[in-house]
Amino acid sequence: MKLFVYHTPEATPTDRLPDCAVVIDVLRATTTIATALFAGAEAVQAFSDLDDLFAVSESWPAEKRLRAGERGGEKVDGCDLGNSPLNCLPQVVTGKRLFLTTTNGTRALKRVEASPTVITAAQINRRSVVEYLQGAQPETVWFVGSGWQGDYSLEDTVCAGAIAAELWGNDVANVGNDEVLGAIALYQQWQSDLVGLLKLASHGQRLLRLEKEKDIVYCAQSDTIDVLPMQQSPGILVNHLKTTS
Ligand code: 3SL
Repeated sequence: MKLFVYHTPEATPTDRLPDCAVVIDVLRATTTIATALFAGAEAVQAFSDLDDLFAVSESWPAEKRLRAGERGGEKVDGCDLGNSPLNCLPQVVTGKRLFLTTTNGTRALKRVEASPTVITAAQINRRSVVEYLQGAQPETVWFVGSGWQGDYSLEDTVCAGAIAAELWGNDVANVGNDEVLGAIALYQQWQSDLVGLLKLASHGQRLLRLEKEKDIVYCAQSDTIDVLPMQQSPGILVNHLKTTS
């Protein structure tokens, strides 16, 4: 298994695809996806375009859908939810499909959606991702950070490093590009203070200005839920651990 880290969708190659793409948006899209599926959502359907989300979700029974939309960190008018994982409680999401659009995370998913396997990772479901990759042993794995509008985001790279550190340390993976070593070094420096790192990061600062400190603290937790969001068909993610149990 060879690991590659790409900090942003823009930095991700366009002339080939990996055997497995791991999309990461710790603040907050992939944390929200993991939380919603763990809490019992039927699926999360991701859209980069808001109009597409409204058009497609319209044909879904109203009592079985939730529209979640975020732009610039804030909830989009007309949606049921924004992009806070804290709102994805079992009593809210169980049995429902979450139609989700966010500024960067859903765009990153779109970028690699043609890969044979697409999963999403966040700090909270890091262990499930490590265990899946160790078992499945895909030949090439790309960790794709969502960043912020084309710029690098520390929190996505540190999560890639947290996964890569364990796979590389267990001797089950090789390093495919220098970014992997950079991500591992970042994780090793900050692993005991991920809340501190997320608050220092530019998107963490943006969320603090929007008074979303509780979201940051939640997103910084490691290995708290056992869930593996996996693409079932383009843009539609389900909990792979549920489909295989
Ligand atoms: O950019 C994204 O995809 C979002 O996760 C950003 S936010 O955390 O909802 O502001």
